[in-house]
This record gives sequence, C-alpha cells and structure tokens, in this order.
Amino acid sequence: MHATHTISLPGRPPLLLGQRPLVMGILNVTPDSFSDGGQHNRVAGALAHVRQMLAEGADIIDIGGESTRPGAAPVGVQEELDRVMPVIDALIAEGITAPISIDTYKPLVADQAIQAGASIINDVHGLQGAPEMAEVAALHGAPVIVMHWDNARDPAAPFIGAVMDYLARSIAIAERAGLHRDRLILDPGFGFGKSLAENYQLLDRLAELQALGLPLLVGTSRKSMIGKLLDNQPEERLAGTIATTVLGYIKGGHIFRVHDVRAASDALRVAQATLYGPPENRG
Ligand code: 7PJ
Repeated sequence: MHATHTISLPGRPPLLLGQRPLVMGILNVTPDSFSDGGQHNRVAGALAHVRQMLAEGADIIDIGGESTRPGAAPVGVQEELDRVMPVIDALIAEGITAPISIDTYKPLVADQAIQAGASIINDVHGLQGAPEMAEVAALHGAPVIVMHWDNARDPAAPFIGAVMDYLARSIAIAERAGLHRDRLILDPGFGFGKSLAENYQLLDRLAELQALGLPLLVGTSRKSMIGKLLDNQPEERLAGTIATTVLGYIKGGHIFRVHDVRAASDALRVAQATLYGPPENRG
C-alpha cells in the first residue's frame, strides 16, 4: 500500500520512506514560542525541546523562524537568520543524527541553513514563490518538501485536481532547475488557503495524490481544521491531531509533521501494526 522511496540527503545517509511512517517534530524559533530570555536561553530552550522530541521518536526536526499562520506578521531575512541559524549551528555542534529541515520560503535562509548542516528545505510556497529557491536546492542537491498554497486558485475548478496540478507545476519547476524529482516530497498544505470542507476532502482523498509518484507529507497538527470542528484551542487538539494523522497514514502519507511527537509516534506504530502486522511479523 505505501510505496517506498529513498531520498538522498546532502552529507547524510538517505531517508527511507514507506518502510515505516516517519515523524517530523516541529521546532518553532519565533519570539512567542519561548519566553524571551535572550539569545542564549532561546538556543538552550530549542536544544532541550529537540532532545525531548528525539527521545519521543522524532525522525526529522523541522525548524521554522517565521510563523505562516494566517494574520502573522512577515519576518525579514536577517531576523529569520538570527532566529534559526544559532539553533542549527548548536544542533550540528551537538552531532544530531536526525536530519534537520528548514521551514522557509526564502532562498537565502534555505541556502544558509543547508550550508550550516540542515539537509531538507521545507518550502510552503512549493517552489512557486521566489524563483531562486529551486536553484538553491539544485545547487546543494537538497530535497524539498513542496507544499500546496495557492491563494489565486480558481474557486470554480475541481479542488483535488487543482491541488494536483499545482504540485505537478512544482515538480516541473524543480526539474527545470536541475533538481531531480526523486528529491521531492509532496504536501497538500492542510490549512493553507482552504475551506474547512476542502481540508477534510483533502484528507479523505489524499490517496489520489499518490498518482504523482512521490512521497507525501501530512501536516495537520493542532490546526484550525480541527479547532473549527471541535470548537477548541490549539493545546486541546491532540485527539483531533491523532485522528487526522492516523487517517493520513491509512490514505498513504509517509511523513507526519507534528508538535506532539510521542502521541503521534505511538499512534502511527499502532496504525502500522494494523496495516502491515507487528514488527516481528514483518521481518
Ligand atoms: C506546514 C508547514 C505544513 C509543511 C506550517 C502550522 C503552520 N510546512 N509549516 N506543511 N504548516 N510542509 O504548523 O500550523 O502543513 S506552519
């Protein structure tokens, strides 16, 4: 059911997808995400959070320095670099073995992060924002998570087809820049420019995206598609996050971007045993 993919990473062993579901732990390095006790405390707090996520089963750490939530203020390049680079440097100095992804749509931030030791670019603009992003990825041979976020979408066009067409364009942009398609991970972008009904339709029909032939990332953690349904706050959305994560896995997802690593990892192991048998039966 889950197609297997091997993603080459710069300077690290390749990432095996489809053997088991992978958990990507979210590390927000924004001023509101840690009580502001200056640079040293910010880095120390981020390191402690990463150590905890790794102990809880995180396979990838996703570092972001700019909130992309609706209504969040944009952040300049230098400010974003000032937030994320000290944390990446500290993680590399610690000898972290899990790959680091950099959640940015800014080519300069992606370039610096990869040079410092991050190995995956997580672009919420799906290589369709800044034209240099695909070039930066190709230069380093860095895999890219291409996410669907299309605020200019034709509301009359069939929704799932529009998401797939957009992602197909992202694949074409990568290949034109010299980044082979086997370095791409597709993400339908839950919560980005989508209605509540569209978000749930996307989850229900996620398996249709397998037709593009690339691994799929699912990011629903604590999102408003859960909160609007349950009328609850982000910290109350764990059960909803687990439900969407397990459903996303059943529908063919390979990587799950979450805040609550232990819960997601446990739930995915149970889901995997259900679909494919417990580990001792899988050989
Ligand atoms: C996503 C992301 C997502 C990918 C954010 C939030 C908003 N990157 N960055 N996919 N969401 N690839 O976590 O609520 O869904 S930031």
